[in-house]
Amino acid sequence: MRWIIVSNRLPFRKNEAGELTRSSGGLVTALSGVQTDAEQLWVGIAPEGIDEAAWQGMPLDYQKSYQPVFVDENTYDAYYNGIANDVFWPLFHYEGSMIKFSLDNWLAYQRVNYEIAKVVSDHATHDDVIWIHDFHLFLLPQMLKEMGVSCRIGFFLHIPFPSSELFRQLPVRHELLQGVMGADLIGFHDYSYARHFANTLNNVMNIHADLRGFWWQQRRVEIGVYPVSIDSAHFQQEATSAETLTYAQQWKTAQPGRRWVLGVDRLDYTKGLVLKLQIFADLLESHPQYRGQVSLLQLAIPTRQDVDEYQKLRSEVERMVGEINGKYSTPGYTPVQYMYTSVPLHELLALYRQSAALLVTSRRDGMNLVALEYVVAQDDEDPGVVVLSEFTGAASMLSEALLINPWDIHGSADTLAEALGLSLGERQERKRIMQSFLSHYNASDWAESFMRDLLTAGQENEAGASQPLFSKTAPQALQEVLSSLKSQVYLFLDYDGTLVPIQERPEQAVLPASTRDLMARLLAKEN
Ligand code: GDG
Repeated sequence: MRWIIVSNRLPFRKNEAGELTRSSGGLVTALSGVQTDAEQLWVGIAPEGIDEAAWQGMPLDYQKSYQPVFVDENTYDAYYNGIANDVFWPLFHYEGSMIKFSLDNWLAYQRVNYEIAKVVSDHATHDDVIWIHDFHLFLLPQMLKEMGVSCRIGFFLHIPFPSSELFRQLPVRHELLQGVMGADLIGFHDYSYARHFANTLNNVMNIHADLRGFWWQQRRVEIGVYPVSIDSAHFQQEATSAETLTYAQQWKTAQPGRRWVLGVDRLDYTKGLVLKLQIFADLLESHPQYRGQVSLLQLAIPTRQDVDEYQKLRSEVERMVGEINGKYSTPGYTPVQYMYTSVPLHELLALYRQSAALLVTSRRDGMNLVALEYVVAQDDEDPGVVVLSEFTGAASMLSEALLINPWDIHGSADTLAEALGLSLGERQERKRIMQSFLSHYNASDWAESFMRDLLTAGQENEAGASQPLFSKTAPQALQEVLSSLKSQVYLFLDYDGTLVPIQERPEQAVLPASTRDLMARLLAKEN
C-alpha cells in the first residue's frame, strides 16, 4: 500500500547557492518526522524556481518520491495569497475582520485544487491511500471522488477549526464543506476543533454530525482527533550533538549570568508577538527583581514579507522592542534581544537548551510544534519551563506547561515570574512527565493512528451496516429488511422526522394516510 501525501507545496526548495534544502514550517517538520516502511509519493506545487524543464534535471530519487504540479504564478498567487492566506488563515484563527474575499481569487483556488486533483487522480490506484494536508486543499477530496478515485482519502487540518458562529461568515462556506466532505476521514489536532466542525455541519449544512462522523451522500465520513507530534528521538539526539552544545556554550560565555526567556515564532499576527512584548514589559515592571537579570530573546522568522499587514506587524514589534529597551536597558543589560531571521537547526536547539523558559503567546495556534521541540531538547540537569498560551493545540498535549491567557497581560506576567521561580526539582519533574509522553507519542505515532483509522474508515459503507433508512425510500428499505427476516422481529420507529416530517408546531405532525396504511400492512405480515 502506497501513501500519496498531498500538500500545497513540495517540501523542499533551492537555496541561494542553488542547493536543494528542506523547507521549514510546522507541516514539513511533522511529516518529515514520520518513519514508515510504506512507499510514499508526495504531490504538491513545484517549489519556486523549478519549472518543468528544471524538473527533468532533478536527481532521480526526487523524481521518484515527488510529483510536482505546475501552476502559473498569477493563479498560484490568487489561490495561495488571495484565498488560503487572506481568507482561510485569518478566519480559522478567529481574525474575522481581516478577511479579504474576492470571487476571482476563489476561482483560482478552485482551479489550483482541480489541477492538483488531476495529477493525484492520474497517479492513484485502488490500493493507494491518499492523505491530503491543510487548508490550501479543502476542495480536493470531493474533486477526487468525482474523478472516480476509489482509494481511501484522508484529510488533515493543521490549523484550528473555528466556532460555527465565525465560520458562517465565509461566503463560500457550503462549497468548502462539500469539498472536504469528499474525504473518508477528516482529522484535527484537538477535540475542540472537531467539535466546532461537527457543529458547523449541523448549523450550516443541516447534517446531523457528532464527534465521530456523519453520513453524507450515502457514505459514512469519519471525524477524528490526531494531535500532531514531532520526531522526539531526532530532536533529542540533535539537541545533544557537539554542534549544538558548542553553540550553546558560546552563547552562555558571551552573556554570562543572564537568564533567558525564549520566543520562537513566525512573524505572523496569530502568534501574538505584540502580546508577548507587553507581557515581558509587565514582568519587568511588576517584578523588578528580574530587571538586569532576565532578557527576552525573540527569534522572529520572516514570513509573507511582501504583505502590508505583515510589514505593519513587523514595524509595531520592532517599535515595541525599541521602547522596552529604551526604558529598561542599563550598561551591559538589554532586556529584549530581537532577531528577525531563521537559524540553522543546531542553533535553534542551542537556544532551546540555554533558556530558562519558553514563552508562547499565540492568539490561536493549531498545535505549536516549537513548544513540543523545546521540551525534548531540554537538559535534564537544568531544564527550562514552558509557558504556553491556552489557545494552542499544544495546551491539551503538554500537561505540565504553565498555561496563560495571553490577553491577560498582568496575569501572564505573574505566571512567567512563577515559571522563573520554579525549583530545580519541580522543573525536572515537569520535564520528565512531558518528555515521557512525547517519547511515546511521536510524529510516526500520529501518522500511524491517522492511517489506521483511514484504512478502516467507511467500512460501514462497504459492509452495508447501519445505513440510515432515509438513504433509500422508506418502503424500499423496509422491504429489504423484511425480506431478510428469519424470525420474529420488532421494529422501533422514530416518529417526528421519521414517520412524519418535522413540523413547525407539534400538532401539525399528523401521520399521513399512506404511512398509516404502510404500517398496517407491516403489522399484517407474518413474524
Ligand atoms: C502550522 C500550524 C501546527 C521555526 N523557526 C526555525 C525553525 N522553525 C521550525 C520549528 C517548528 C516549525 O518551524 C514551526 O512550527 P509551528 O507548529 O510552531 O508553527 P507553523 O509553522 O505555524 O505550523 C501549527 C503546525 O502547522 C503542524 O501541524 O503546529 O499550529 O500553524 O518545527 O522548529 N527551524 C529552524 N530554524 C528556525 O529558525 N531550523
